[in-house]
Amino acid sequence: MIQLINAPSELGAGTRGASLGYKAIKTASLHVDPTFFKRYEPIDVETANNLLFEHVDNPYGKRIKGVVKMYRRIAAQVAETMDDQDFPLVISGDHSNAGGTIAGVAQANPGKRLGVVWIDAHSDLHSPYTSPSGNVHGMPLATAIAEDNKESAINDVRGTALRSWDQMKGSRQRVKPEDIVFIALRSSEEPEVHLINKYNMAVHRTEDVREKGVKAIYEASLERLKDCDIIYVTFDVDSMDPEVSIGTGTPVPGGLTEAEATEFLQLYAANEKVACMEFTEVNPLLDDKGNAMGEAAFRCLKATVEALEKRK
Ligand code: EXY
Ligand code: MN
Ligand code: MN
Ligand code: MN
Repeated sequence: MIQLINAPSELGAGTRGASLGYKAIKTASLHVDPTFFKRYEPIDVETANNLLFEHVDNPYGKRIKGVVKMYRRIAAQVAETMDDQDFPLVISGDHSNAGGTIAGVAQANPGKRLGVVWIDAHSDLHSPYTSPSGNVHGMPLATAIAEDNKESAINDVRGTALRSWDQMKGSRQRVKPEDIVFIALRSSEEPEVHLINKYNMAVHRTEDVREKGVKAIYEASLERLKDCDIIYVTFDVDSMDPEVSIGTGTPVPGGLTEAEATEFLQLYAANEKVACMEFTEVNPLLDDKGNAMGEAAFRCLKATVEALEKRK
C-alpha cells in the first residue's frame, strides 16, 4: 500500500510558505481528481513551525534545533511505514526534511545498500561549516553521507549549532557518496562542487536530459546504482524550470519541463528497487500564477502514484 506522509515543516527554508505546499497540492487536486486525498489519506507528522517565531540564534544553521526535531519525527514515521511493508511517499515542506526521510529508510533497512536519486536544481550538500545562507534545506544530503566538509570551511561554527548538526548527521553514513545521482543539477557552491568531484557523484544536467532523453538518463542512473539494494528518489520541484516552478523558494533557470519531470517520476515509481519517494519545496506564497505550482506538483504526484499502483 502507498502511504502518503505529510511533513509540512518549513524550518529549513530561507523564505516563508513551504509549509503550505501540501495544502496547495491538495487544493489543486479538487479540479483534477477530487477523491485523490480520500483514497490516499496522508499521515500527518507533527511540525515545529511555531519555532519560526523564535529569534534565530545560529547563523550557520538557522532553526537547526527544530530541524533535528523534525528529523526524528519523520525518520520514525518513515521507518514505521516501511516496517509495515507500505511504501512511504513523503510530501515535505522544505528539503531539509529529506535528511529525516533518508534516516528512516536506513533505519528500516539495516544492512541494505541505499542509493539516492536527487532530482533538484541544487545539490544540498552543505554543512554549517560551508553554508552561504545558514538555511538547513541546503544541507540534507550532507547528513546522509555524514559529511562535515571541514576542508572547505568558511564559517566558524560553535556551540548548539554544532551539537544539532552532529545529531542530524549521526555517527555513520546512511548512504555512500558514490551512490548519489543528481538530475537537473545547475546550482552548487564551491564547497559542494568539491564533494561532488571528490566522491565522483553522478551528475546529469538538464542539457544531458535534452541531449540523451529521459529514458537514457534513467538507465544510466540505474547502472550507476546497480550495487544498491534499494533506492530513494527525492523530487525538489525547483528541478523544474521557473516557468513551471515559480512557486518555490529558490527557483533556478534552465530546469526540466513538467513532462520531463513526470517521465522521470513514472520510470522510478515503476522500478521495484525504489523504496521511498519525496516531493518537496512547493511554496504557494511565492506563486504569481495563482496555484500553478501546486497544480503541476499534483499532476506529478498523481502520475507517480499511478505508476506505483501498476507495480502490484
Ligand atoms: N545552496 C544554497 C544554500 O545553501 O543556501 C541554496 C540551497 C537551496 C536548497 C533548495 C532546496 O534545494
Ligand atoms: Mn533541494
Ligand atoms: Mn532545490
Ligand atoms: Mn499565489
